[in-house]
Amino acid sequence: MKKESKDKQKKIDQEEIENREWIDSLDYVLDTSGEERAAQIIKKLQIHAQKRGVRLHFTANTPYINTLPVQKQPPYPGDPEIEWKIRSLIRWNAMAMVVRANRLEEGIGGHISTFASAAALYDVAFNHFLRGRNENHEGDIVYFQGHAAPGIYARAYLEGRLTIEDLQNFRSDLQPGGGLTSYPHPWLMPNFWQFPTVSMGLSPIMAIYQARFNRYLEDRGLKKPSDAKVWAFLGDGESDEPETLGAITLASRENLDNLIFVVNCNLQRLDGPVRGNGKIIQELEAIFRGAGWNVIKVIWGSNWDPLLSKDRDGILVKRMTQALDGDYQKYSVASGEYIRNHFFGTDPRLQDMVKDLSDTELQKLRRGGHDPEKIYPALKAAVENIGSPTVILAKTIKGYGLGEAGEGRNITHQQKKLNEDELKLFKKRFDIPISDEDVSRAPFYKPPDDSPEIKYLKERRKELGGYLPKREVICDPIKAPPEKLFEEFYKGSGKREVATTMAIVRMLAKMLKDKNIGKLIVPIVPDEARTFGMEALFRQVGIYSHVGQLYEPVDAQTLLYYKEAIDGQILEEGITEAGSMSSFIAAGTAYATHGINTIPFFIFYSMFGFQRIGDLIWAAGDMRCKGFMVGGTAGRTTLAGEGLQHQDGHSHLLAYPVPNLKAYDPAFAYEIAVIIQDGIRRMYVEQEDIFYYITVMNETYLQPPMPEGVKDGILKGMYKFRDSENKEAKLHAQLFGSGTILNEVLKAQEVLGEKYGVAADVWSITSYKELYRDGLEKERWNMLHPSEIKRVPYITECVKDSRGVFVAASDYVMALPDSISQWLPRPLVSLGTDGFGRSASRKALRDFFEVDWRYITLAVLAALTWEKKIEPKIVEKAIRDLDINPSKANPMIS
Ligand SMILES: Cc1ncc(C[n+]2csc(CCOP(=O)(O)OP(=O)(O)O)c2C)c(N)n1
Ligand SMILES: [Mg+2]
Repeated sequence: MKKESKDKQKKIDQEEIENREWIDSLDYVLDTSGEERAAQIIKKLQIHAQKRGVRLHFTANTPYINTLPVQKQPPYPGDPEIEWKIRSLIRWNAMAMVVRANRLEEGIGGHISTFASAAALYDVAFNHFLRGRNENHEGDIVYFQGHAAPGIYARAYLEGRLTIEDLQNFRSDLQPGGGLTSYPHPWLMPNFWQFPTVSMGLSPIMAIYQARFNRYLEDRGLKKPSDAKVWAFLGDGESDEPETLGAITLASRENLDNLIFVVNCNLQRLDGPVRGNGKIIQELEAIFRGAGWNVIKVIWGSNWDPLLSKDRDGILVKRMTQALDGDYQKYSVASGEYIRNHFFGTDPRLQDMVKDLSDTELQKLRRGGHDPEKIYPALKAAVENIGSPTVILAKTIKGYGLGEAGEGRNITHQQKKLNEDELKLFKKRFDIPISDEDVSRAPFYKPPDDSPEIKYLKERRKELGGYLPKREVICDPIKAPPEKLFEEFYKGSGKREVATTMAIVRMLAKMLKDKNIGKLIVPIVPDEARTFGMEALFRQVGIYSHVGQLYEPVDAQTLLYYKEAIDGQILEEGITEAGSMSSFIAAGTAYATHGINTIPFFIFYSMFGFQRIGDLIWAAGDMRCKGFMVGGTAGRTTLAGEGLQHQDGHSHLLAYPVPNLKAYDPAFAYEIAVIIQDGIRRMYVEQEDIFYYITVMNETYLQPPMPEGVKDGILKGMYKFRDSENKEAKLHAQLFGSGTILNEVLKAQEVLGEKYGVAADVWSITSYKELYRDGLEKERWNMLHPSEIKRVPYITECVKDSRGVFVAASDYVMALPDSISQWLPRPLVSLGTDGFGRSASRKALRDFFEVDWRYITLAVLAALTWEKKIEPKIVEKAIRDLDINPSKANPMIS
């Protein structure tokens, strides 16, 4: 040996001795004085080293091993053998459900491999942790990973809650009697699923805000304090969604120890590895630890324990930490020999460690997420953790048990078919008592009710309070708020100029004081309360904070100071529309989740509603959520100055597709009062599963008193606001206006009457969506009942005796009025705000978008020429008189 390499070897040996000495010393302290003392010493060493100039590399990571050491593992409380049998049956039935559905209907879809990887995680949770809701306990709230739905159905089948026909109708919703929905959808299975989770990322953020809302209900005395947990089962690929990680600091900041995430780290997503060149578990650990969560890693199964106990020098842990997810995925499909050479072959000492293990034994070294002995301690530690939320990062194999058919393969996510041989292998691996002749049919299998498996499974659920998932509405209707609460708004604002935003905030303040519904109102704002003039509510009802107000607010001496309180009522969410919407959903579904009729009012910048968080709004619809979404600063030309990104002229169009959402664009305070009063009645007295979107605007004007007999029309979408005063006129028009633009329409009505001899009637259109849906419904009925008396759309009925041309103007895109034009007796000319907004004054904006009184006047005159009622030259003169530039750029495309 050369001198140089001799020296090098000497140095290595020396270092080995040093390492050993330090570790032995630490072991001595651990054995004699315990963990706390050991931690103290390590901390002291760290500080000392830092003082001496040692720069420790910062890492939020711990080594790539289980967080809970084997010594701390509590004994397994259940019967592992019988649980394995149950789990195997669930695995089989979940797989069979997908395979059979795709045999019946090629391409119907479904997922086998997601649940296959998560089966043990769910099973341990179902058998030992997840509590059902009953008279004695409110039960845990569980967000199931959407693609794992077959496994949840398969368990419910063994529990006797679903029949074989149900299973056969997986992904066949339209079968007589209904089917089992592809994914969790409360809309389609309202007695089973509680939370739609399949749009990835929504379930984690909803779970966080749900856990916080549970605390809110307790702190405000609306619900008894409870140790119930909120569980969210997620995919590791799902953590790429911004919503998954975007709100995790709220959970730690609010010390939500009632929240547990279980991330099924099967290292794969749809196309391939989640982090082939890295390690998703380590990445997530650092993120969650950095955010203050209690992180529990469940990486290795029990048969790694003997190897780890031999690993005095840490070379195995080092190798574990070094290997990449891409490598681990490969090991899940590779031979024992490959694992020996590739994983253990990097160091002779590692090779030596496994020399007594056969290749088959190496292949069978299990991952933590498939080992109940390792899962149980993690879930137990999560449930017992105090002061912070917990995330369990469990390493699994995607498609576990599918063998050649997909285990660990990149194609596994899409695997829906197993051939006869693959089914046989599956059956053998999980010891399913089906004959070889039968296996190719992939029959469902359920042991008799008096079998030990079924008895055990039912016994466990009984012990834990009942079955899950289950959606059950046990909630009495509320007493409707008194008429007098809204009367002030019916009278108009007298000489005071008031914006509809101010009106709704005042209404909210009054409702908050009502002795029946006051405490049920949940105002939610994403840092926009001052924008909407709501700051008086800070003082009136307080801003919710679990810890109250630990500081003296800077404005303490003022009347309307920033008051935070434990029983504060406002949810001031900060700048997060997604978080606020999640709170809205938690509050708007509390009638079902908790039997509490909370009435959320989520007030936000209308531009950052539908187009930003449309998917959460869709999920709210699916969940049968109730409440009022209030889009403030609405209207493309009414919000002056803010420009292109802020000015909303289309949220109402985006509200069209949500089936159970009512959308209103009111012009006057009394319209809002009628809509809200009726909304509360429908949602909370009649208990209809609908919710509301109301836009309000910040332009001030005199709020007129409510005309007689218009309430019904306001709710249905339109009513005649003002007839023309010009009774002698030969020319006629019908003008539709909504929101603030109704004022422009009223001005046009005057001008048309006075200057152009046109008698124009003005209609307030409160909801194009309502009119549209009514029209569609009538038309459909007529199509299906050709011999019966035709049903007439409400809008047609309204205008049947009216005369003249139709012109509509709103602060929204023209598609809204155009959507109802088919039910008018004559053509409609629509004016709207298609195009990108501009920073400008209201007046300039309305000129730019061509929706002010001048353009409304022009549109009427133009329509009259098209009807051959007046000469084009009159219109030409009007264009000059109204100071309109005909060569002006088209706002829609400029
Ligand atoms: C928002 C959203 N985007 C895309 C999809 C389509 N999709 C369904 S499952 C899946 C991969 C899931 O991977 P992971 O979260 O790791 O779950 P696993 O099945 O591996 O447990 C994708 C992309 C979806 N359901 N939701
Ligand atoms: Mg995955």
